[in-house]
Amino acid sequence: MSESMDKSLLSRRTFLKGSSLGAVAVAADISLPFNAVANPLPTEPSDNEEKIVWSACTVNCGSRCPLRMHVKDNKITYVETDNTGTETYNADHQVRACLRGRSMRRRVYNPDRLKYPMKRIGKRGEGKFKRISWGEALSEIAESLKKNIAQYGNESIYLNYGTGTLGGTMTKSWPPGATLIARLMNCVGGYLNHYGDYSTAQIAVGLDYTYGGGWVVGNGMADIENTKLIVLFGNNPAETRMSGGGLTYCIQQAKEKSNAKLIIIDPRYTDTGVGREDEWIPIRPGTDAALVSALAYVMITEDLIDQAFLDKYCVGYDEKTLPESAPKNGHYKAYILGQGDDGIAKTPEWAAKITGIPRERIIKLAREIASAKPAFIAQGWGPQRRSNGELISRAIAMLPILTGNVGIHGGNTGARESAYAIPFVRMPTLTNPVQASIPMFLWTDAIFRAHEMTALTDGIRGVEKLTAPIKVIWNYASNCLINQHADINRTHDILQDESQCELIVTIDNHMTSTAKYSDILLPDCVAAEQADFCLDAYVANMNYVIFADQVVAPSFECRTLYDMMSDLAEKLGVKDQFTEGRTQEEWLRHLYAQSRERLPELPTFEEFRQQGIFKKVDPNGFYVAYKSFREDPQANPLKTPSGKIEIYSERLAQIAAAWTLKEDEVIHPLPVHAQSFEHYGDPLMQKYPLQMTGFHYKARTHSTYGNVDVIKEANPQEVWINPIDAEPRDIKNGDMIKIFNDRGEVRIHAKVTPRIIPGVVALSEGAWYAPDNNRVDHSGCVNVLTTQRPSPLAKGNPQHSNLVQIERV
Ligand SMILES: Nc1nc2c(c(=O)[nH]1)N[C@H]1C(S)=C(S)[C@@H](COP(=O)(O)OP(=O)(O)OC[C@H]3O[C@@H](n4cnc5c(=O)[nH]c(N)nc54)[C@H](O)[C@@H]3O)O[C@H]1N2
Ligand SMILES: Nc1nc2c(c(=O)[nH]1)N[C@H]1C(S)=C(S)[C@@H](COP(=O)(O)OP(=O)(O)OC[C@H]3O[C@@H](n4cnc5c(=O)[nH]c(N)nc54)[C@H](O)[C@@H]3O)O[C@H]1N2
Ligand code: SF4
Ligand SMILES: [Mo]
Repeated sequence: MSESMDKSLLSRRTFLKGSSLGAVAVAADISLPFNAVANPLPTEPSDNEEKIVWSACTVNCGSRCPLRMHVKDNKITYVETDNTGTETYNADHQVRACLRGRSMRRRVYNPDRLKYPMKRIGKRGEGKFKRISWGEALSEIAESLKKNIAQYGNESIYLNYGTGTLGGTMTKSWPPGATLIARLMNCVGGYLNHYGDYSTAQIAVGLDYTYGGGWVVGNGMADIENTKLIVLFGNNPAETRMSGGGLTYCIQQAKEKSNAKLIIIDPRYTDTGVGREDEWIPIRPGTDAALVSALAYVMITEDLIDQAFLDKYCVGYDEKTLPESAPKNGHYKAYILGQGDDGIAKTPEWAAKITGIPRERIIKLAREIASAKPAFIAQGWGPQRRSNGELISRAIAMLPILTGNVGIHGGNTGARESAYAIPFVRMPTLTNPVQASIPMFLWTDAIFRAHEMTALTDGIRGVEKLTAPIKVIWNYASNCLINQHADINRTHDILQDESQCELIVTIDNHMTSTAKYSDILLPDCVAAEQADFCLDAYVANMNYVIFADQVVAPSFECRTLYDMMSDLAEKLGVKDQFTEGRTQEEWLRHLYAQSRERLPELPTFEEFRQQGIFKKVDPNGFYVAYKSFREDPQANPLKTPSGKIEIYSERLAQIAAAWTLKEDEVIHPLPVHAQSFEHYGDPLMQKYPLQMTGFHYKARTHSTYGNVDVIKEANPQEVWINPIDAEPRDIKNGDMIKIFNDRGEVRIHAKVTPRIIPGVVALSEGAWYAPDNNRVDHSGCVNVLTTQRPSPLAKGNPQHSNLVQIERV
C-alpha cells in the first residue's frame, strides 16, 4: 500500500486516542517551526497571563469544530480542541477538531493575510493592488452600487457563492440570502439570487422528482446500529466529514453494535475503507445507474424485489401503477427487462461492460442487497457531480425502493445520511424584492449573455427571463471566482472585459486567486478575531453549537463583516435599518435570547461563553426518513404530485418534452442509465482517453487551509493513476506529469496506485491555482481542466466529469 495511506492511518489512530488530545495539538502545531506576524494594532490591553478562549473552525467541510485557543499577549500560542463530554457516540461525545483546525494559527498568522483595503491597479488576475483607506474603499463601492442600480436595476447586483465561513451566524457566508450582505442589499432594493450549489446541484433537483418536497433526506447515520448491510456509493465520510462531530467514528461504533457488513462502491479506494470495509467495488465514474439497472435485473428475474412495497408506495414500477399519460411499456420494469423503448435488457453482462464490474460480482451484490433486511444504502455527492448526475442520483435511490428499505429503522432512502439540527435562531436578513434567480453554476454566463437567458433555456427561476446582466459581484468568503469554479481559462477571459462586470468586491482573509481577480479587496477578521456562534455540523445523533469567542484583537486593518457593512449602510443612507441600533455583540445576545425561548435548556449567555460548547442528543431517537409515510401513506403523503414515490415522473416527462436540449443531454421520466458529455464511451475519448474524476481532500477544505505549509507537506497534491495506465506512459510514482485537454493544462506529480480503477485518474479539488505565463498551472488546480457546460436538468456543475490525457513531462 502507498505511503500516504499509511500516513492517513497513522493520523486517524492518533486522532481517535482520547487521552492524548494535548499531545496531538503539539504534534500538529506547536513543535513545528513557526513565524508569527507581529500584530501592530492590539485594541485590548495586553495580558501576559495565558488564557484559554473558545473559538471555532467555521469552514465548509461539513463539520464544525471547537478550538480552545491558548492566548498570551494578544497572540494565539497553542490550539486545542473540545475537552468536554464522553466517548459515547450517541451521547455528548467530544467534538475533536481535525489537523486542519488544529493548525488554525497558521491561517491566522499566514503571510498571505490581507492586511488593508486595496484597489486593483493591474489587470484582473495580475495581483497588482494599491493600499487605500476604508473610507475610500467603501465610498467607491457605494458609488458603483448606486450607479448600477440606477442604470440596470437591482438584478445587476450578484452575491457569489462562497462557503469560507459557512458555520458562522453573523459571519455566515452562504446561502446568499442568509448573509449580512443580503441584509444590506435588501435595504437598497435587493440582488440577483441563485439556487443550487456546487455540492449537490444534480441530486437536489433529481431526487426531488422521486420523493418530492425539495431537499431529500436520509436516515441518520447512527441508525446503522439497526442495519445488516451498509452500501455506500461515492460516500467518503472519513475524508469529507472528518471531525469528531462527524460520521467515521459513528460508523465504527454503530457497526460494532450491528455487526453490519460495509460495501464501498467508488472509483477510488477511499479512506472510509482502509480496512474498515468488507469489500471495495471499484466502478467506472458516471456508470452507477448502469450498475443499479443490472442489480434491478437480477432482483426482478430472481423474484427478490419487495412487490408489496412497490404496489403500495410507488408510481411507475410496473403496469399496475403507471400513470395514464405514460407511453405503453413506459414503466421501470419494462425498461429493465428490455421491453421498453431501447429494447435492451439491463443484464449483468450489459452492465459489466459499462461499469467495469464483473458480471458475477453484480449478481452476488444484487442477492446480498436484496437479502439483507434491512439495508442502509446511501450515496455521497461524488456520483451526482456529473453531466448525467440527476439520473444517477435517482437511480441509486431505486435500490432501497426496490427492496422496501424506505421509511424503516436500519434502512434509508438512498440519499446521503441526514443530521440532527438544533433549533438555533439565525440573523434576520430581511426580504429580497428581486424575484429572479439563476442556477448558481451559470453566473459567468449571466455576465455576458443575460439577455438570452430564460426559464426554458437556462433554468432561470422567479421570472421568465433575465432583464439585466451582472454588473457588480459581491464575493464574500469565496474562492469561486476562479479556483473553485469550472474552466478557469474561460472565466479568466470573461472577467478580463471590465466593461461587462464593472465591480468585483472580495471580502476574505487571504490573497487567493479569486482575490487577485477583484477590483476592491476588503480584509476580514478571522473567526478568532471576533465573537460569533458556530453551528450546523453534519453529525450523527448529537449536534452542538459553539460559542466562538473573540480570542485576539483584529490583525492590521482587518474589520468584521458586520462593521464594514454597517459603515457601507451609512454611506447608502440605510444604517438604522441595517443595524437596528445593535452592535455585533448585541445582536448575538439578542439572537441567543430568542434561541433560549425555543430551547430553555440553553445556559445563560455568560455561562455559554465560559462553557464554549452546547451539545444535544436528538430527543426523538434515531432519525428515520419518511417514517410517517411508511406507516400511513394516505394520512402522510409525500410532496410529489401523486403523494407517492415517483419512479416514473410525469413532471419530468413534461420537462423532457418542453425544454431545449442538445443531443447528448437526457432528461427522462425514469431513472435510466444514459451517458452524457465527457463520459465513458464518449467519442472524445479517442483524443482524451482517461476519465478524470475529482474528490474532496483531507489536506484542505476546498481551497481553505491550502496555504498551510505543514498540512500541505503531509498531504501532497498529486494525481492518482493506476499502474496499468502509468506503465505504457512510462510514468513512475512521483514523476512530474502533465494533464491536459482542450481547456487547459496542469503539471503535477503522479501517485501511481492500485487504489484507483484503470482508465480513470483522480485529482482532488482545491489546490491553489498557480499559472505560468502560458496559462499552465503548476499546483494541480483541477478547475483548469473542468467544463463549464451545465448538466441538462439542474444546470449544475459536472465538475467530476472530465476527459483528459496524461503524459510524462
Ligand atoms: N472541480 C471541482 N471544483 C469544485 C468542487 C469539486 O468537487 N470539484 N467542489 C465544489 C464545492 S462542493 C464547493 S462547496 C465549492 C467551495 O468553494 P468555496 O466556497 O470558494 O470554498 P473555499 O475554497 O474553501 O473558499 C472559501 C474562501 O473563504 C475564505 N475564508 C475562510 N474563512 C473566512 C472568513 O472567516 N472570512 C472571510 N471573509 N473569508 C474566509 C478562504 O480564504 C477562501 O478564499 O467548491 C466547488 N468547486
Ligand atoms: N476534507 C474535506 N472535507 C470536505 C470538503 C473538503 O473540501 N475537504 N468539502 C465539503 C463539501 S462542501 C462537500 S459538498 C462535501 C463533498 O462530499 P462528496 O461530494 O461526497 O465528496 P467527493 O469527494 O466529491 O465524492 C465522494 C466520493 O465519490 C467518489 N466518486 C466520484 N465519482 C463517482 C461515481 O461516478 N460513482 C461513484 N460510486 N463514486 C464516485 C469519489 O471518488 C469520492 O470518494 O465534502 C465536504 N467535506
Ligand atoms: S476543517 Fe472541518 S473537521 Fe477540521 S477542524 Fe475544521 S471544522 Fe473540524
Ligand atoms: Mo460543497
